[in-house]
Parts: sequence; C-alpha cells; structure tokens
Amino acid sequence: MNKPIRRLLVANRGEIALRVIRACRELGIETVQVYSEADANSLAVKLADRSVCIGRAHSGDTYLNAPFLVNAALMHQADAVHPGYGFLSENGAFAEMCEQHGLIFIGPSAQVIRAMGDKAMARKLAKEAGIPITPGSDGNVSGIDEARDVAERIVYPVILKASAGGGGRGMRVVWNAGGLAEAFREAAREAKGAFGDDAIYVEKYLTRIRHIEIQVLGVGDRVLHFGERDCSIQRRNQKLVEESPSPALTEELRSRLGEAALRLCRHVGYTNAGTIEFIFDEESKQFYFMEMNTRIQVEHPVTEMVTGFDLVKCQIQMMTGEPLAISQEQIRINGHALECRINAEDPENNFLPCPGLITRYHSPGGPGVRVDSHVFSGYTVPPYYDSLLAKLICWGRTREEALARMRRALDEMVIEGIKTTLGFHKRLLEQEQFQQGNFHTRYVQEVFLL
Ligand code: MV4
Repeated sequence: MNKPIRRLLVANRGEIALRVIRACRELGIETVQVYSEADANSLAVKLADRSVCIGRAHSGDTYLNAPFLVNAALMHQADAVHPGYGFLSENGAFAEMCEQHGLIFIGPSAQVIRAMGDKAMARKLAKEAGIPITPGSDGNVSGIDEARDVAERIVYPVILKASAGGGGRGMRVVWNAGGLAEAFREAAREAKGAFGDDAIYVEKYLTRIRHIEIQVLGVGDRVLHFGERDCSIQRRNQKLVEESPSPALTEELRSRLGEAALRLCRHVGYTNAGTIEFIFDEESKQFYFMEMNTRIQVEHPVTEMVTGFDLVKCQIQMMTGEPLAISQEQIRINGHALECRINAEDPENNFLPCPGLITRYHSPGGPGVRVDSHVFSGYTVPPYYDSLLAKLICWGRTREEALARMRRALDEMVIEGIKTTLGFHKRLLEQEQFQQGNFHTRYVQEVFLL
C-alpha cells in the first residue's frame, strides 16, 4: 500500500467534488474531474487541474458508470479515485474494479463494503464485536411466518428492514399482528424493486429516539473516533440539520459510543473514514447499533469544526500507507457546530425539488461561518441529481453561540430564482424546543411541521 498519490480522479459532482479538490490542492495532489454534459459549467470542472466529460446528463451514463470512471482514471494516469458520497461510493464492484486496475480506491476494501452493505450481516458483525443491537431476528427471516414469530417474541411494534437497503429505504413499521403480512409483502416488493434483493430482517421498533452517529477514521487496527453527530432533525429519512456534540450525551456516554464504534472497526479491519450509526433512547440511556456507512458523509464538516481535523485530507493521506500521526488523546471536542442543509426544494410544497436558474446568490461569512457549496449567481441547478445547494456550517464556543451565528448567517444568505429550504431553517431555529436541544427523530414530522 506504500504508493504515493500524485493524481486523483474525482468520481462525483457538486459540493463534495469541490471539497475533494480543495483537500487535494492542499496535499499537492493533481485532480481530474469527471463530469456529465449537465455539469460542464460547474465550479468543480473549473477548479480541477483537468476535466473529462464522460457522458450525457443521466447519472446512469456518468457518475454511476463504473467502467467509464475507471477508464477516465487510467486514460489520465490517475493513481487514486475518490468516490465522494452517494453514487458508487459504497459499491463493492466499483471498489474492486479500481483495485484490479491498480487504482487506489479512497475507501475500504470491496469485501468490507459488501459486508457492511448487507445490513443483516452488519448487525451480526456488530453483535460479534459486543455492541448492543435491538432485539430482533438472527439475520434475515425466511418469510412472513418467521417474521410473525420474531415479532411475537420481541413484542410489537416492530420494524421490517431490507437487508440490501440502508439509510431508511425499504423499511416498514408494523404496530400489531394484523398489519404484518401486508407490510412484509410491501417491504419485500420495494426492496426487490430498489435493490434487486428482497431479503428482510426484523427489529423491535423504538420510538422517541435520537439518531447519533460516530465518525471514525483510520487504518486496520489503528482507527480513531472523532466524537458524534446528532442527526435527529430529519424528514422522511432526509437529514436537514446535524450537530456535534449531541445535546443528549454525557462525556461518559460519548466515550462508550466511541469505544463501541472502534470495536466494530477493529473487528472488521476497517480502513477509511466511516460512520457508525446508532439509535439512542434518551429515556433508558441505551444505544443500539443501526448500520455503518463506509464513506465520507455529507455532514462531516460539523466534526471538522469541533475537532479541527480536515477529515478528507486525512482520508486521502491515509491511503498512501503513511500512518496517521494522530493519537486518540489529541482528538478533543472544542465548542459546538451545526450544519443546515440548504436544498433546492419547496418546503411549502412537500419539499418538492425545484431545479432552475439561480439569479442571485450571496454567501454569508464572518466569524465561525463555513459554507460548502458549488453554486454561484447564474448557475442552473440541473434536475438530474440531488437537490443539495449548500451546507451552512456554524461554529461557536457554546451551542447558544453556534445557534446565534446560524440565525445571523441564514439571514445574510441570499438565494434567488429558485425555492430553497432557507426559510424552513429560519423557522426551525426560532423553535424553543429546538433551541433547548430537546428533539427526537420524529420532531420535524410531529412537532414542528404541525
Ligand atoms: C430504526 C428505528 C427505530 N427502531 N430501527 C432509519 C435510518 C436507518 N439507518 C435506521 N433507521 C431507523 N431504524 C429500530 N429498530 C428508527 C429509524 C429511523 C427512522 C425510521 C423511519 C423513518 C424515519 C427515521 C428517522 C430516523 C431513524
């Protein structure tokens, strides 16, 4: 693995492509940006050292086309490929294809990607590593009858999850025996359609929980954790606001969660940046493993703001075989950071995506404010990809200071020409309960939007 990276292919688009280019620039690594025809005028194409158009707008032909991406990397003599998040970032076949062609895939081995991509397998691995998991089935269930037996044993409500799913896709909550058969058929059909695999497993469904995830980074037996992010503010499995540290954790719980995350990493021999997702029951103070994401995530900047580490730089540097010169004791959480995701969506219309021309754009600034965005005045948001326009990240010495900065920065920010979620965030930040840090994963749905 001791091979330097001189040139890296950025196999993604939007703000994360810029994020990777920025890290590479600081590391003295040349970048090759791939792009679709719809992204020809993107900032990533302008900022990268080289660029290569690999197809038309449709993502199946471009950012999801593994052979095209590998071909572009080889043609431009890249040493490494950064997949960003989404697209092929957690695709075992893509990682394998990179490996087979002598390219450093900035991520874990294909084998680890596949193991964690199988959510029933990930649950089994977590259990082996001694991490608490919710009561539920031992692996996948064979059908409706076994699902019903498990549900009776663990007591309703239960949640049916697609083993090939993750991130909340292909899930059904079942409140009583009467609803099981139909929910099972729906979940299996949805899973088959979306992932080509209808395997289902069953868990006890917990309500009033927080979604708390631990950031990890490292190589094999030298993995470090960078504290947690509270991602409970979401709607229909789309995160809207993330923060670190979680208002709900004590120092003791934080270190227990961190230790649990590291046990899983050591158990599977994890290499890369990664995130271990837990659900946290505030009443009982219990946490349970949910899944592991084997990529850099959208919300990584909040962790960067409170720890001071450039996670993307570390992630790339690590893959050259150079050991990370960081010890766990050096990773200290300083102050508080929040991130608001500004999307091209209409909150007044069920968060319907609103692509189109941005006629005016002004980015906020000042102390403690960071904006990760690929948009500018005159940029047209294409309709083909996700609707993330900008991540507004604010840091403060305390949560209160970070919140005050966020309110101030949201007021400074101008995006005209299309509908955005800016107004949603302004209203959310006025909520007493949110200000108190008192929320759960159903907060937006049940408390705020009503
Ligand atoms: C759960 C759960 C409650 N109980 N599992 C959603 C994302 C995925 N990583 C795990 N998820 C959940 N798993 C058990 N046993 C609650 C969630 C969950 C959720 C579920 C449905 C709709 C929105 C949700 C938001 C956060 C967490």
